[in-house]
Amino acid sequence: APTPHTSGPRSFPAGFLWGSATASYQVEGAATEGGRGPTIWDTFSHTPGKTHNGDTGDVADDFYHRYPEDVKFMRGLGLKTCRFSIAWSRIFPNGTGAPNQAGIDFYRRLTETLLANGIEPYATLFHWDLPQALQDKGGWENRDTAKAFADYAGFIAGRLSGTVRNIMTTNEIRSFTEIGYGSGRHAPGLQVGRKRLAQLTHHAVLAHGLAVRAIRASAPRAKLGLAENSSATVPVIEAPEHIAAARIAMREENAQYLGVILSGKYTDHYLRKLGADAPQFTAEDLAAISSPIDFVGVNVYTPDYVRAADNEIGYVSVPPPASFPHMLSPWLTVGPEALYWAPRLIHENWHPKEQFITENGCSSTDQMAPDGEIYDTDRVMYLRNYIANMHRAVTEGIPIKGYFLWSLLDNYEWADGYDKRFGITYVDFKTQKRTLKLSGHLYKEIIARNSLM
Ligand code: PNW
Repeated sequence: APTPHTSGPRSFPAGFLWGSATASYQVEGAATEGGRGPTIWDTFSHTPGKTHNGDTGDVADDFYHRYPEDVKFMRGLGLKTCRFSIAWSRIFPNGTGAPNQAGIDFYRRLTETLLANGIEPYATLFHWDLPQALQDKGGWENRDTAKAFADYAGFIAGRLSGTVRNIMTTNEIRSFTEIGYGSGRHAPGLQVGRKRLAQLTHHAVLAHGLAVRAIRASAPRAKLGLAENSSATVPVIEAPEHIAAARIAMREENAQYLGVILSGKYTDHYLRKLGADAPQFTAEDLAAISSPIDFVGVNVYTPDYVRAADNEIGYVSVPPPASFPHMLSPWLTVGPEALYWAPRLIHENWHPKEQFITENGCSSTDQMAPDGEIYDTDRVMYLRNYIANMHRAVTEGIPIKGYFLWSLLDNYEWADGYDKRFGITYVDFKTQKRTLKLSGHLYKEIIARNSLM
């Protein structure tokens, strides 16, 4: 085995947390087992025409049954930590009301198994699978959903406090609001317009804040944060005026998500831009939304290039030219420097005590070679370069404490179904057989050395 070292030029600090990430609906399957209630993703994926091939998460990776072997597999990779999500409707099948003991037991067994294998659990409490019963009452458009989320969060954090010490409230408020209610490409598949979108986004950040308060009360020792796909603003070239522009863009492009959560204010620019469509909120809402957290989780995939501009706000976005390289998912442009600039600009704007990269990864065609191996050299290229940029940020003193690779397994990629594979492990969805890809071998090497070569 390679010798871990902490002193080489490309090594990470001792104790750096290398992990993998998944989400309940994307891996668990067992959609009607163990008392799980229906969610908006069951409804959406079973509606003809909504997902690639009509694919659903009914079975997915069958992680609900296969987690014992999968956790052993993680241990074999040397993972220090594992990010997974808890399905709200396994705990409260109708979103509120009586809890379901079988659901609580499942996550207790999963987290005990992780700990027994030396892997620290990082639990996300909401990764998009809203109980359908709450959608029937308006979903995130209904302010009561924020309260229901806080009740669920406080309850499950208390019940799992023996095994779960690290909690992320929500995953990607920006995605589940914009894609669920703006473009409508994801569940619940609505297009509500700008005013309603701003209001329901306010309810979602409020849900995060109320959940933080509820968890502080029920599990006072838990470390708390959230995972957000902040716009990863990147200066078009590294010149002082463009760096300053990217710093402003980081603040303004994330004003209604990370911005209000970390500063307790909506920016003037955000409110002015929306005018009469701005959300209704109180000072008490802002205080709850900005309840202190212990870390910020950032999901980083694509760069958003920005240049300085002589306008009111000081920057403009620079969309990628048609020739810009991307991975198998067309939206997934390759900009490794996003994993340097996003954490740096978050740090410079809001100074969170700790950051985690809560997701980074990519889709690839992943053809199996005649020898049965998957030589995903494009994913290897992608990871190597993104991790090198994260290394630069760590070296310059940005407090990044860990990295969760998306994803451990090929899984249900939402509206893209099983068509886009993000795993470092290949899954044969007919047999559920797992095969570590070349990128998985790379990750294992990086973890073993705590270093790039
Ligand atoms: C994330 N974008 O979503 C999610 O948290 C995962 O569940 C998902 O499987 C993964 O990324 C890969 O798609 C994203 O448009 C959705 O930039 C949209 C974007 C990025 C990430």
